[in-house]
Amino acid sequence: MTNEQLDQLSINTIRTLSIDAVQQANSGHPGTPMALAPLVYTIWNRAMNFDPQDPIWPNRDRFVLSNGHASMLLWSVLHLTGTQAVDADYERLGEPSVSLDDIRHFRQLGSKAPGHPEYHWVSGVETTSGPLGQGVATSVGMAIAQKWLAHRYNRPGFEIFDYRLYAVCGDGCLMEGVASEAASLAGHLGLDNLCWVYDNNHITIEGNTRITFTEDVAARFLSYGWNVLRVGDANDIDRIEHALNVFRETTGRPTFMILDSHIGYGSVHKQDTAAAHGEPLGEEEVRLCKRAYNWPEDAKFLVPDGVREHFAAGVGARGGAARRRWLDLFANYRGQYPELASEVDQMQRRELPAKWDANLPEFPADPKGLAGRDASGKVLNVLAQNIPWFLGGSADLGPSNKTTLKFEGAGDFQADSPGGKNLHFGIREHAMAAIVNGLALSKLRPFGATFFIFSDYARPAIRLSALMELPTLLVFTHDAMGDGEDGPTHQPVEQLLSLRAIPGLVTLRPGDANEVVEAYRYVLQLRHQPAVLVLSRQPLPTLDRSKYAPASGVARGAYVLGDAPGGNPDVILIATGSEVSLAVQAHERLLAEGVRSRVVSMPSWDIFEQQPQAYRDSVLPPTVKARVAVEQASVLGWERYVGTSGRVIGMKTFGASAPLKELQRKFGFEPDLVVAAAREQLERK
Ligand SMILES: Cc1ncc(C[n+]2csc(CCOP(=O)(O)OP(=O)(O)O)c2C)c(N)n1
Ligand SMILES: [Mg+2]
Repeated sequence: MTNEQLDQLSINTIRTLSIDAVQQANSGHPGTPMALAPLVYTIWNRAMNFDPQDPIWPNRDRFVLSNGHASMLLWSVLHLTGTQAVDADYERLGEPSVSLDDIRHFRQLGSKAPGHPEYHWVSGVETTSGPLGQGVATSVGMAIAQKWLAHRYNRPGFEIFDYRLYAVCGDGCLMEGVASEAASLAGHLGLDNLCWVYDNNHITIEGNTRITFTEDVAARFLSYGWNVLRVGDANDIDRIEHALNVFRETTGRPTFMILDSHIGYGSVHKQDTAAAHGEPLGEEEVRLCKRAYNWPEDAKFLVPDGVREHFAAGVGARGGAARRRWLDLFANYRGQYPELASEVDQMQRRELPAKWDANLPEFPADPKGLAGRDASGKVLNVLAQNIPWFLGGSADLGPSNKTTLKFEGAGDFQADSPGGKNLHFGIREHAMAAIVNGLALSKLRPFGATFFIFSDYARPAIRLSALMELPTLLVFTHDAMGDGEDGPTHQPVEQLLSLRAIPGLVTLRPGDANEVVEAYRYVLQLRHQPAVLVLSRQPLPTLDRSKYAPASGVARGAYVLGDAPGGNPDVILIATGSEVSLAVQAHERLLAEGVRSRVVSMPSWDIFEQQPQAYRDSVLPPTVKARVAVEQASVLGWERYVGTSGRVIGMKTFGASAPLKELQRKFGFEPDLVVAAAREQLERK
């Protein structure tokens, strides 16, 4: 067979595997894999430096399928390239990432060919995608990471990091706001290592895009500062390859390739219609398609002889050689730059450098105290000096979030200063969170920041960081009603509960400056879990730790801060964040009045839930039913800690615009009321 014939055979294998898998599952999206098989084939077999033998090699090119519903493209190509599986400890398992059997069980429980690409479940998937727009936005984070890594680690003659990012997206991705936010930033930063390919098929679920999406996409990307290329025929792999070459030669701008395609290409009755998008073609139509592809009509899940070999000769040989060259290069690099090399090693395994927590501040007792955000600012500045690859920034609220890294050499990340550690996301919270995911996928330790209320704008990407088990960090300040006069638009109520509901996400609301330090200490040691810090705007008293328990209790999620003499409390006060000092005040008053009170600081439900039952019972003894929880947030959910007869002092409405003191009075966050609630609880007994 000629090479041209092998190209075509490989492309049609991707198509028919996709068709057969969807038909077998009786669910899925056949049309886009049929259309984009030539594109994905060309990117993988002709352009990407990716070694199927080691899908986590640090300098590999990355492929992101942002239109994740077309996942069969990825499962086909991972299978046909023989990409190997890797486990969570980054060990190679000596088995394929996606077997033909997985493809036969597409979308079935346990299959490595699930409905959408899932990072951490299938090796070779660079990011989870499916929520449209997330993949491309995440790819911007990966591109920023490459620039940063290159700046820090490359040395003359040692291009340790020179990889590129290829992301494929559809109409849906480009209609989503998050993609616009990310594209705008990518253009501003001139990320010339990034190529998005737009599947311009004019079709979404409800029909032709003439009903929804008639803007000039090319003009839009030109105005963002991207290099815009056009390939008018999605089946012309030479044109596609040429455009990819243009991308690789383009400097100073990201590349946007508009690819005109036909959804359901080859289907007599469904090509160019929404019917090809999200349902099986049907047995009869499958036959017609196979006939159109010159494929044996009765064959199912057929991988013809020569196809695997053709991928091995393409991406396999090129990627393998690139990785071997890199390994040699890195061995020499290690000789000349041992410290930098060991940083790269540690980073790859998500380890922290020695002394990463040296010089973390310890705050003396102070009744006036410090705002959570101020304590956080000090900690961030220490951590970012101790951990070279710890970096981040805010969505235009740095001065307010106190997240600016101010030490000498911290610098700003910009096109002409890609080593800067201060990222400026602009007012783009959703893209920020997706970019933070992309940075973490690239093994950096990133943080993002904004006001807590705007966590809602970032939530879809935070959810994905939890699903992907990424150690991202979001610093949310202005945690409750502390910015009083800004009013209810800026006062979070339901956000804490909603973040606590995300599986695997660690939500921490520290109660004083030393709890902030301990919260960071805990979070930085997470390797596979994202975390959110919820910090106050206003000063909170720094507790006297010679009198109250040490702040290291934060690492257990909740701990007894102060207790009745000799223990055995009759009533328990539980609080988080800014309400801890309020609860402590009430606790002192109760003690003085002879009431056996205990006060518990509970910065994190999630961490507390992971503790052994015996510990949890020691903090909240089941026999003590008189309980009061205090939190300036939705009361919903606190019954799990105070019981159905306990009392929750929290929010049942939105806040209001007024000075904080007045709001505290209006909404009942005052020591008297906490004391009264405790007494009421004791009387109920
Ligand atoms: C955020 C989000 N909203 C809605 C969906 C549901 N959805 C999946 S695919 C799709 C249509 C996408 O159209 P397009 O990107 O043009 O894909 P094509 O049909 O061309 O492959 C929609 C609405 C989703 N996956 N993510
Ligand atoms: Mg479309």
